[in-house]
Amino acid sequence: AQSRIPQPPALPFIGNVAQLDRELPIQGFALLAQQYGEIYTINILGRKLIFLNTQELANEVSNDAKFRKGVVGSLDEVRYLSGDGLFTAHEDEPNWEIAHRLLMPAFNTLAIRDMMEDMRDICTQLLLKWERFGPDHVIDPSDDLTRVALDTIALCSMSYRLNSFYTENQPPFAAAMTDFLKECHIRSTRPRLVQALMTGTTAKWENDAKFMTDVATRILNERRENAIEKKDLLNTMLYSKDPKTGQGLPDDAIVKNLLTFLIAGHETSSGLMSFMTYYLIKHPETMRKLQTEIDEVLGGQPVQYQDLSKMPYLNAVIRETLRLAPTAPMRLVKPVEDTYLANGKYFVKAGSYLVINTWVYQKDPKVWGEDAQEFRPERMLDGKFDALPPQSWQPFGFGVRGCIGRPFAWQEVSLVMASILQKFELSFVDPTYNLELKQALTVKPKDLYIRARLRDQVP
Ligand code: MNH
Repeated sequence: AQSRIPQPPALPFIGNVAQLDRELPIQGFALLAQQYGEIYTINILGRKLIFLNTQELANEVSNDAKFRKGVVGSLDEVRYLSGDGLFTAHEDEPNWEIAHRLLMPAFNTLAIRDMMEDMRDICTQLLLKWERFGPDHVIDPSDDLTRVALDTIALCSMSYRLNSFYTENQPPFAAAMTDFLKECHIRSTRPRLVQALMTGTTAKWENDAKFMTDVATRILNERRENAIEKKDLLNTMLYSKDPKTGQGLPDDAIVKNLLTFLIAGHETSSGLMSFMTYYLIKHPETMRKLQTEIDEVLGGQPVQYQDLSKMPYLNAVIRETLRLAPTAPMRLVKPVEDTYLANGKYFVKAGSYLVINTWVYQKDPKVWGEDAQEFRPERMLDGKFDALPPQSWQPFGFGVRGCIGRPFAWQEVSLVMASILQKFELSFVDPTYNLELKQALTVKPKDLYIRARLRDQVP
């Protein structure tokens, strides 16, 4: 039988926005899911959003033939910088297809393997920093892991050194990126009228975008004048042709995609490493188990590419972290045609906005059981992981618009986390710390501070 999609009571003009936690929308959305169940609709600033909160519904709309990615809200704001680059392209923009076909080979596991040494270069800077500051130094892991992620993607994509470890504050490019993305998030929650009055804020946001575009354009032009022999992503984009049309990417599309990799490829990875740090310190038994695996495989040597396939527990820990704390907490799709969800139960119009709430639905008790909210990497070991109901775990999105950087992120995070845990014993500065969240375009732990002591150092 057909049901109405429940809607919490709305206020005139502003819809449900008053009910939402503006600092931490995922929290508000999770509470509404507890109250209303598998599906509800809310109205935010005149836009009607339908939230899907279970594995069954997420699986149903993970179907490229019937549902297409929607670029709405903060993602639409990011478009000001990255335009029709891969991440923010609308479904029908021709440069998406060309860039997709041209870049897929550059992001596959084999190609990423060649980036191992660049990744190690940046990882070593973090290890040296923590070692030299010593066991009493208070570390903000999100801060240093963001340095790692941003410097790594800049080096691997365009052989550009941001050198974030050599400055006290963020270097100008990193600061522009952080400020820009934060403002994109806030802009998407501001009423239009308020936005129109904030000319200073808007000017800064525009200047940050222009600054980053200028840097990427300069790097592109310099590369054209001085070719280098290296398989970075910039060279791939400069010299490969789309196998289908024989076309190359126009310069402005190359710039937009360079910026895309920096946007999509740093906060998500650094957030994942920060959450993983939290969960491991919080669960000493898991930490011991993982360090034992790492010690056995590495035998005191630096991580090599071939070691990564020999650490199943490391994979399980990364998977479980991404289940409980998917750093890209939701995604949005639109039905191509009018359709019904849940065997005819809910009617949704073509083009309506369906939010797949990854943060909520990856904790669906129907899939994970009563301990769905708990951190238990054992359930993510290969055999069990492969036997899960379809799309139970989807931190990298789905289908043609799924994450192109997944093998890159996996290799980077495995290398960095295994290297850290091989070398250091980590602890909370505040032993009673419990996870709190902060949200911008992605989600990260809030007020998490740790110490890192060399493992062979006597306490
Ligand atoms: Mn990534 C798309 C999550 C790392 C580049 N990424 C997506 C999507 C999710 C996602 C979810 C789909 C978004 C949507 O449907 O609207 N990405 C992640 C996570 C990590 C990550 C959780 C790390 C952990 N991503 C990376 C890295 C890069 C990258 C690293 C680049 C080097 N991601 C992309 C690009 C897209 C994307 C590009 C857009 C792909 C497309 O639409 O064609």
